[in-house]
Amino acid sequence: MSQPRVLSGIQPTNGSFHLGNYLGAVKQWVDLQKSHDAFYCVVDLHALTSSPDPKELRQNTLTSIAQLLALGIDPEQSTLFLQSQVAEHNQLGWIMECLTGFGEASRMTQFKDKSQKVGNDRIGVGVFTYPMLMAADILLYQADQVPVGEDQRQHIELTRDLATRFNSQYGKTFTIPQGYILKEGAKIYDLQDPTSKMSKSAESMSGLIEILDTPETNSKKIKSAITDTGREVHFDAAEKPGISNLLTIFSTLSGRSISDIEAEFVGKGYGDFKGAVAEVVVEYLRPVRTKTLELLDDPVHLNAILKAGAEKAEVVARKTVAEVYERIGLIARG
Ligand code: ATP
Ligand code: LTN
Repeated sequence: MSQPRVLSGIQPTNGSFHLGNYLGAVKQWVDLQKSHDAFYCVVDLHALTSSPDPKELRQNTLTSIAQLLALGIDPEQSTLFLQSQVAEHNQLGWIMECLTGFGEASRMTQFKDKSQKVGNDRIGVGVFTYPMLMAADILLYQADQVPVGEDQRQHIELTRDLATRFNSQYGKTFTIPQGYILKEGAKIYDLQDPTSKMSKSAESMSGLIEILDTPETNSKKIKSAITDTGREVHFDAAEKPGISNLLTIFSTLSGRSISDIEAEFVGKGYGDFKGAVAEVVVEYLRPVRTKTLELLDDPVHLNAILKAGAEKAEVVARKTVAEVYERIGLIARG
């Protein structure tokens, strides 16, 4: 029997991914590629919603691909590609827009948050239609599962609704995808404000662990993480959000259970614990940083990987679009 299919995407909006991106999403991508037919893309079209500088976008896109490879995505096992190199994403994106209600799209919390921040006159229409392009990304490949962080749950729900609606209106065409959202790591919090998610758009960078930052910077940031009152290293998300966040990071990177780590630090203070977390993070990321910089030195190799990925992705995407066009009554070119 063929393997179930998995698809996910990540935006190239920053020079470096952060620990939340890795633990919430990319780590699952790496695990799933072994048992699934995996499609992973850098969603450069989605990144256009924040109007990036062209030179930076190009550089950040290559850096994203290099990081995915350094973090363990194997182009022999996974189809790794750029969204903009497979034109079918836009084609199915339009169909998804025509299928979505205005009110339904207006209820997406990501859109609501962003439009509230900048105001209706300045928010781009691309931010509004963003989830429909994301639905197209997923449905084009008939994905069974979509590994993402908790913040994407609502977008996955919309994708499922659109697929179900299309299937009932035009006949079964799309696989209904499921979100693959782990409990542990699905939400990593800011080190300085452990009630907000770690995010590259945070006001201050001091609570953000970037994969490509130097070991010294990351070690310093972890050692200065906000901790809670008390002295006990104990997981309690409500009462001890800072320590609990560090425990999640320690546990997911080391593969050790939270209770095992708690036991090790009985009778020791927060200082010892933070020192140990810093070491685990820094040692985990050190080879990733080196490998990423090495890969970035060879753009010809990166481009060859992207070309092969786009060619493989296109075969699947074309088939889906042809079927969708036929079902909705568009006439194929003779
Ligand atoms: P940011 O909040 O940093 O702007 P984003 O959600 O816009 O991040 P993307 O590059 O679009 O960043 O996200 C890539 C993946 O990382 C998504 O699956 C998202 O759910 C996940 N992710 C982002 N932030 C976190 C976090 N703090 N904890 C867990 N997962 C996260
Ligand atoms: N919206 C997602 C990025 C994204 C994605 C996708 C994730 C775009 N297309 C398809 C999974 C599947 C985000 O902001 N993290």
